[in-house]
Amino acid sequence: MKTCIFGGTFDPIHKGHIHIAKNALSQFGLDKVIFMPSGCSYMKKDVTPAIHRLNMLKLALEGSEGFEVSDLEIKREGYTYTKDTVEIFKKENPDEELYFLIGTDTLFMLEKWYEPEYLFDNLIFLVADRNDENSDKKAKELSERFNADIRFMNCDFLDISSTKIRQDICAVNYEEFEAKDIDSKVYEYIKENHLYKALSDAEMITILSSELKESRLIHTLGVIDTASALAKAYGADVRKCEKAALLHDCAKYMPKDEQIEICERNFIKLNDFERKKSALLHSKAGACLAYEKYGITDTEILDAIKYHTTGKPDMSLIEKIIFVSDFIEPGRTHSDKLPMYRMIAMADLDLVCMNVLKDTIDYLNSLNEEIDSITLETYSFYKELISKR
Ligand code: DGI
Ligand code: FE
Ligand code: FE
Repeated sequence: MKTCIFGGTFDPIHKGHIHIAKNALSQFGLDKVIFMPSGCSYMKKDVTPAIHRLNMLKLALEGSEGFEVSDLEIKREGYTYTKDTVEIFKKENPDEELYFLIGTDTLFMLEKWYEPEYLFDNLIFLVADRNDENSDKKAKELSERFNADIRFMNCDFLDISSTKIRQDICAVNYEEFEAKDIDSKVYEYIKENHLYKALSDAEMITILSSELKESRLIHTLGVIDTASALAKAYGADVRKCEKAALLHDCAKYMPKDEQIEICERNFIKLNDFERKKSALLHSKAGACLAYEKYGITDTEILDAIKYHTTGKPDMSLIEKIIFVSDFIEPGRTHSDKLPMYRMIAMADLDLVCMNVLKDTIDYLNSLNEEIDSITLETYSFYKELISKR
């Protein structure tokens, strides 16, 4: 079997990618080309969430003979080296002749890749663009130095770029964009998932309104008001606090298995207790949903959502504001001490954190509920902080 790996961000997959993959398939008599979208580390800012890039690839390639999609790299956390990918692939498919498809620009960077000797020993490189004088020279040089097998493809160059597609989509309304360089199913997906264009507050609220119950929306509005007031009192970024407040419970009604799934694919570690308890799961799943669905990439906002239920030792200002606002917003009635907490909150954020944690722990104890270790650690942290003053 002759298999070719085609790595890239595919953000989004376009007709140029398909064109060169088709050419590789026919010119080199390959059995298949495997499109391998690159992974991204924790909620990376400059790349669309992996799940969307993967879904777009699946849509663009479904039904095409000889093309497959692999989630090998996006399933691994952090930056993935091609060497690791190749190693895993070789172990699973020891008898296959392995090719790797690149563009000319990549040819000039190959020797800078991690362990180039391993790559040249194990891969036949297919270069997608014309072999002009420079690239020809480079290929010869690599062949001499590494005994590399580099072959040029004979295919015309389509001037299509993912970067340009993203910019063009961003610049107009979705309806106005002429999707000639991407598959129509991919463009439908982009529209449906609101990719490459920031959601306005109004659009976020519209989505949220369809996903939360009315009582939860009213609670959310209360958290926004409280967080906004606290942000002003403590000099925090009001916009960020409001956005975190708006989305803090966005995953509240997601089915539990989906909450676990979204956390896992975003490499958020869950302990056994969190897997069982929706009350604890929704804050972590919420951070992931805010990233994947609402397009939030600001880690300060995402972390505030992630820790809003349990808190965590030594919270950032935004984290404290969201944690406290969730507990004291005007719609809450669960404790007689709330009026007092609301007063303290405007003067001493650490003190009110300690009180909120104590209250939560007492409440859970009264129900004989198990308490997550991070809740206890957070309480100890703020108790100690206050006692040391
Ligand atoms: O989502 P909300 O209802 O607005 O509020 P929240 O995200 O603070 O969730 C509150 C629930 O979470 C409340 O019922 C108490 C529960 N909780 C917080 N820390 C722990 C906990 N439940 C358990 N079992 N263990 C904890 O450590
Ligand atoms: Fe919550
Ligand atoms: Fe809440």
